[in-house]
Amino acid sequence: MVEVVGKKLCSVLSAAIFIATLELATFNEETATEIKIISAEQVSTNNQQWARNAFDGNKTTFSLTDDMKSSECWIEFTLADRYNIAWIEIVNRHADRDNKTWCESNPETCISRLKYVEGIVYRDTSDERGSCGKIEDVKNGLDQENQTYRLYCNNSYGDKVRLTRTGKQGLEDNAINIAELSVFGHENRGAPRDVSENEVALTTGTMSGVFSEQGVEFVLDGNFTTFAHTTASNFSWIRVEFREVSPVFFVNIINRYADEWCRGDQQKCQIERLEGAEVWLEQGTEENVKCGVVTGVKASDILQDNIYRVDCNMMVGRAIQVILTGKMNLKLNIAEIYVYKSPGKNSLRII
Ligand SMILES: [Ca+2]
Ligand SMILES: [Ca+2]
Repeated sequence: MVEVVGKKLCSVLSAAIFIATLELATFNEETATEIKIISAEQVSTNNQQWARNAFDGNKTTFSLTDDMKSSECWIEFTLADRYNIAWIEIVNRHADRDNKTWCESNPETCISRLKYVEGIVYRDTSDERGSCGKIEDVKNGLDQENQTYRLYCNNSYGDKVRLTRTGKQGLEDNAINIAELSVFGHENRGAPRDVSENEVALTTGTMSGVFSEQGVEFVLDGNFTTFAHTTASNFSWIRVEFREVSPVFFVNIINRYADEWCRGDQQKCQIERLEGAEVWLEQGTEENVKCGVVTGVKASDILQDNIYRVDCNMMVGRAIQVILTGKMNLKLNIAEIYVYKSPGKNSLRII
């Protein structure tokens, strides 16, 4: 049986979208920390100047590729984990350890190999590519302080940083040689997770109010210890949008459960808040349909005991809303929302 939500909800939601979208921008460049690089490779290696020389902490060693003529030249770095990348810093080659004079004799070639280099951030499991922009021009001189360049990556998410240079673009050759690359960013908190084949991809979300910077991105990050937390209201809700309109088989809601703060003291986490939460499917019309209600919420540190499934019977929609209403001072705190379009082995819980 289908129930109908009135127009009031739609207008409340649309009014809240702008406010909540701003809450997504939670990464402050000033708090970015250096990220560990674990390996590097490059399109080819010239004269035993390996890719690893570009992250050995020594500004007199450098990486060097062959001249790639008119094809793509690249060097790529793998990070210890996936991060939101704030910026990368590149120190240009200048003072060669074994051949100090070459750069001094050929400064134009030496330093100009950084010209038109673009930074890319990505992860293997996604087609998304974040650009850090391009070094449009290199400065004169061989002073390495002066030859340090910073490219901003807009918190692009990934575990690969690639420097790429395409074609000669009027330059003497198409090689890349750099002394050092450093990467700065933030841990994987609130970054979108990868989804399995039987899931509906979620793009963004909104919520009725954000408590203590626990924004809606934390129900989308695949991290069970992070959560979104609404402010108190008699109408608290969290809404997640689909990448595209899709039938919904069921929704898994992972309750906030055992973060550092409340481990061993379930009362502090207010696990029971989820009891009675309604799951609604937004269909793009003025009327939304109710899939069901979360019941039987229990306190537990175990993930599997904190997942609540609500069936949507393959109704088609574009967003899911989880709503608490009917009382004063209601707060939602949810770790993750997973939406499934079909059964699959990766479903967290299929009843
Ligand atoms: Ca080096
Ligand atoms: Ca989370």
